[in-house]
Amino acid sequence: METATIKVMDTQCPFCSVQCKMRMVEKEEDGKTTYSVEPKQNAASEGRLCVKGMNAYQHALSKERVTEPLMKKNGIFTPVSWEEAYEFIARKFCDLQGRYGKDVIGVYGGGSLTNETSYLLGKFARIGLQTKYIDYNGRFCMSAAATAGNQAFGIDRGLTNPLSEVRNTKCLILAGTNIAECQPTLMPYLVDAKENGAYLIVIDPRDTATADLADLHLKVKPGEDVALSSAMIKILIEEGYVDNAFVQQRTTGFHEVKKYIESLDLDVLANEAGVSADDIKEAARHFGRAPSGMIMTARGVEQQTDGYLAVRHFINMLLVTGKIGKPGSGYGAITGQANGQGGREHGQKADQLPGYRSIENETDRAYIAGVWGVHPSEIPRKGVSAYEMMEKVHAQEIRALFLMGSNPILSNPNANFVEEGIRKLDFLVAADLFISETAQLADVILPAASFLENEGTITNLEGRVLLREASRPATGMAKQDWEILSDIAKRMGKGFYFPYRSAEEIFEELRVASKGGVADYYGITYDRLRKEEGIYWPCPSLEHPGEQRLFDVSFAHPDGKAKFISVDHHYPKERTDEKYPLILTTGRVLGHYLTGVQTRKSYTLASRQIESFVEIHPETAQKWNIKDDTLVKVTSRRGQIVVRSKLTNSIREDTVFVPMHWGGIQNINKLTCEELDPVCKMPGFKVCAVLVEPLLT
Ligand SMILES: Nc1nc2c(c(=O)[nH]1)N[C@H]1C(S)=C(S)[C@@H](COP(=O)(O)OP(=O)(O)OC[C@H]3O[C@@H](n4cnc5c(=O)[nH]c(N)nc54)[C@H](O)[C@@H]3O)O[C@H]1N2
Ligand SMILES: Nc1nc2c(c(=O)[nH]1)N[C@H]1C(S)=C(S)[C@@H](COP(=O)(O)OP(=O)(O)OC[C@H]3O[C@@H](n4cnc5c(=O)[nH]c(N)nc54)[C@H](O)[C@@H]3O)O[C@H]1N2
Ligand code: SF4
Ligand SMILES: [Mo]
Repeated sequence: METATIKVMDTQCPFCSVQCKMRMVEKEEDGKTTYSVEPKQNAASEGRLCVKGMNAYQHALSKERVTEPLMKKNGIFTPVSWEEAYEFIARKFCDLQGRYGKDVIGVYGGGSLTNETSYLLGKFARIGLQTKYIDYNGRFCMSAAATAGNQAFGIDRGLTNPLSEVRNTKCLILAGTNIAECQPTLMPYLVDAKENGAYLIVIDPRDTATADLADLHLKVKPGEDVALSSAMIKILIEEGYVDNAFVQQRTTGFHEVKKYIESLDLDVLANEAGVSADDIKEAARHFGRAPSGMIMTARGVEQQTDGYLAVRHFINMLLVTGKIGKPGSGYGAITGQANGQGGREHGQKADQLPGYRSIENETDRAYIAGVWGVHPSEIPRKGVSAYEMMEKVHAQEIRALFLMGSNPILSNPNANFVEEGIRKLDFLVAADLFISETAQLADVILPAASFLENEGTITNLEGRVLLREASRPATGMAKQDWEILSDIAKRMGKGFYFPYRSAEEIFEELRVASKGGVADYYGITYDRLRKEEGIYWPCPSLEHPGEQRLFDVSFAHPDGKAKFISVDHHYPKERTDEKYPLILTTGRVLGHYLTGVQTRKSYTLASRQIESFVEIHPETAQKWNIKDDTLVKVTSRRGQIVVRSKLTNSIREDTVFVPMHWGGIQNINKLTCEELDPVCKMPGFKVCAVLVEPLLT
């Protein structure tokens, strides 16, 4: 009889922003390999793990992983050596840039990438390829909240307080965030807060598992958070809940907000929001009266063509009542992807340099040029946002695209247009774990290492930087993302700037690049992270413990004050009409992740939910002749999908909901609208007008 061999791997979940830690055990016995996963203690999830984390290993070990570089030859993906793939890429890039100029290449990253890779991707675009076109999928995720945080507070860190303070807040508003399905391991914080006497208000068009916990559920009409928050602020001002001392000493701009809000009519606002004026009053009074309070927003509020303003308005509510910068009082943009926080700080954004520096600021350019060893004039100027890059792809202004960690054909709005553009590209390279729907159209696919195989730091939703070490050697010939970038840069003649031998060497450079910036990581090292489990940024020196709660004394603007903004709620959005009478909103389910490329490869997760669906109210279903559990066509002004009907009283009668995790005929973004928020360039994923009909009549 053979003896069993056991391998223990300590790792971190690749999916959402909580970044739960786990231990995976690989056991080989009698020629059979089995895996078991158990949660590991960590400060954010306190040792909890959800069903996605438990089964994350399944996609990483899937037989469908890309294990060698693939080049399309006569239309068929053919395995090639790294050398052949790199040479081909370098030749194509040089050729296209020679013919059309440096900016002919677009680089497109993602929030799943580590801090080291996000940092390097920015450097790769600006120095390796010398193109100004780089952006990433976080544009669709964090841009509204990030812009609002930067402009209101002078800094964008998802949570202004550590998670532990949620337990002690006395009023919590959750607006457009479905924590129960999207950050499930955080639910005990909410339950404990309630047990400690907190009043919980949920703002969501659906009765979600999160809303089930609420003391008051405001079932807002999709896209009307600005009307709703305006109404709440109106009550707070009129009924004397303004913290005058706070407003006077620590903020600017209140007067304009007050004047504008006073000119609005409560009943009109309530009608627009689709919520009763009494419920709005109840919510405002609870928030106003509570000795402490927090507001958290997520994509329900933010993925709107006025998402930036909606977030500003919720922040206005905190500033009016002085509920920020104190224990149990603060703001939280619930970050989405594993590294949705760090991924938005170190230079993969169109207008950004590492450390949250600005690519248009001369001092910032000079500083980073010094770190990189180039002249400031060699750093390109700002590019355009993710969807705008897709418009340039469609217009063939961008002719080559380098994709790392995203599946844009499923995740961009107006997906038919995006796919059409991508098919027109002269050259598409995708670094991925799988042949995603977008990688399927690539000329070259480069096999990337999975979360079990690559090393690097990730910043969770609290702004806590964590180190995830590699647990296994890379699958097949797969490489770490940073190795791929460095190797291509070498082939482009830029090897001098990409000499790295490990992720830690890149982090050492990132520390210096971020020093003195808004997102200052200088005081964080791998050694410290190994000893201290995780460190909050800003952390400006090796002795600094990292800042847990922000804004105790001052905000991050030069005058130390937070800024109010007057928010006009009459903002154009796609409207319903006779032809497209229902509002479609989109989002997530517990067992799948984003475009589903990873979770659909996990047998346990895939079998929980094998196909997409549309939630529709029974009254609405009857009106449109829809039976439960039948295939229906959902059509918008841009496209059509086919999904299964799910009749439920949990949704508003004027609204339907479809999740985003499937492709092909179930790709929800075939329906969504291309219009962007003019300030942050967030698409309006949460509102478009649709018709729902039976597939067979
Ligand atoms: N299971 C799972 N977890 C995930 C992910 C996943 O794909 N699957 N993705 C991760 C990522 S990247 C992200 S960004 C987060 C997203 O996390 P969330 O933002 O919480 O998730 P969503 O389901 O997109 O939207 C949240 C809620 O907004 C509501 N909503 C829709 N329209 C509106 C509106 O107009 N106003 C308001 N107030 N609410 C509205 C929806 O009904 C939904 O319940 O989750 C992360 N965690
Ligand atoms: N309608 C609608 N659309 C949406 C949203 C919505 O709510 N509604 N939400 C938006 C949001 S919040 C987000 S975040 C986007 C996300 O949308 P995408 O950017 O498309 O995200 P993923 O589905 O995670 O795609 C990631 C790809 O990278 C690969 N990958 C994973 N890890 C790694 C890695 O470490 N290295 C490399 N090289 N590859 C890796 C995966 O296999 C997968 O193919 O979708 C947006 N689109
Ligand atoms: S998906 Fe999020 S909550 Fe679930 S285990 Fe992973 S990190 Fe934790
Ligand atoms: Mo996201």
